[in-house]
Amino acid sequence: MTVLFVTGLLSYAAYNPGLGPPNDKTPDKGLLGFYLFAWPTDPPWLYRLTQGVHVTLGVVLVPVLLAKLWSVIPKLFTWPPLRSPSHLLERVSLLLLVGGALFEFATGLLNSQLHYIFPGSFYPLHFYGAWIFIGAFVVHIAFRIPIAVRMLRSGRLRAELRTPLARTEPEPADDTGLVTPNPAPPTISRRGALGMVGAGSLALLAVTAGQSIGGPLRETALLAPHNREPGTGPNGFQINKTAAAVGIRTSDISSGWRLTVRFEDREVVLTRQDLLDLPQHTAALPIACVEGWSTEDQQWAGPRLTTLAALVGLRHEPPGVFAESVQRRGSFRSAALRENQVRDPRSLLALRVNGADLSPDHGYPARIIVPANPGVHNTKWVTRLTFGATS
Ligand SMILES: Nc1nc2c(c(=O)[nH]1)N[C@H]1C(S)=C(S)[C@@H](COP(=O)(O)O)O[C@H]1N2
Ligand SMILES: [Mo]
Repeated sequence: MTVLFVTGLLSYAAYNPGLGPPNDKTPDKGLLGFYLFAWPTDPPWLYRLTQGVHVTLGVVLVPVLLAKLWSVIPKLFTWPPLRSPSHLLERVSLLLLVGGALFEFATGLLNSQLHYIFPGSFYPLHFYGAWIFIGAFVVHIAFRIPIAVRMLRSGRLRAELRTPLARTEPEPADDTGLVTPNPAPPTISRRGALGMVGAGSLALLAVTAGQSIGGPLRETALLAPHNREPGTGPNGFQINKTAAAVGIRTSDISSGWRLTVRFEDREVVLTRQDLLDLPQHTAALPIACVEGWSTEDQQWAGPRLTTLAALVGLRHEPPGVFAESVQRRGSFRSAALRENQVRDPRSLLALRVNGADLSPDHGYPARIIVPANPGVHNTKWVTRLTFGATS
């Protein structure tokens, strides 16, 4: 749970929320954003790793969460429900703990399965929920650490792992409210229950991890919502949204397409051929989506963002850039990049990938590709770059 929390905070940092809308979908992050930092471009697989771990671990922990909640169900029926002010405090913290955990898992799973059904945006809900959960989690641990330590020291865990069903005894009654006063005969040993949870987690790992690990394992990602078989050829790798899905018309991206590069009152307009005539660079970089899937490195080629900055007079240490696409509807149409991202020599306005022109679905005529950038900020079908702007 702690790793989920930390990788989640990292993912938020990777979104460059400091650049404001449209990057930041979480207004009023206030104090909760205290830890934010400039997301680096090295190593280029950083977001692939942190977000792959975040989503995979979230899926893998589902059986653990359910088993944990199941094991404390008797608590729901404690009577009287409130015994003292400190009991009240503890129960409120439990409500936030259980509610927070269920909410985070539900919203996270829905998002990674592409069901964006929330009232409002996923990002603020998942971000605020994480803080509520972790607060309650810390309080809970503070209350429970003595019991946990006592249990682990008692050697009971090892004894239980050696106890088969025939010798499994119900828990003796106690005053914590965790034990039923009227137990039925056991139907599974404790090690059996533990093994069932472990096997469930391993099974989920086996059908999830392939979407982020890639290679031949990609086909094992049965739970991945899309793109297990992304086709063949230079453009045969995962697509988030196809050109058709977001309403890109052929006329938007054919010979009439132009790229406008701006800085303050300087502006140049380029055709795709003009871009091809600039010095071309190649960078091997992955796409890593917030939904957990990622691609292996692809060979992207095109002019550097620094080369485009130089066209509008920014020859040294260019600022960040705001990239806009030709897309008219739907989300992810534009994104702002930080100066450390613009200045990385591997940050390109890619025109080609793996030796071929970009396909329309991968962002033809031109797309942003930046090392360690969350996929969503690698804007496709780019038509305007405004240096020194964030919106
Ligand atoms: N204009 C535009 N750019 C976009 C998107 C989009 O919907 N519209 N999707 C983004 C997301 S969420 C991801 S993960 C990457 C995926 O790139 P790919 O489809 O080429 O793999 O593109 C990004 N660029
Ligand atoms: Mo994405």
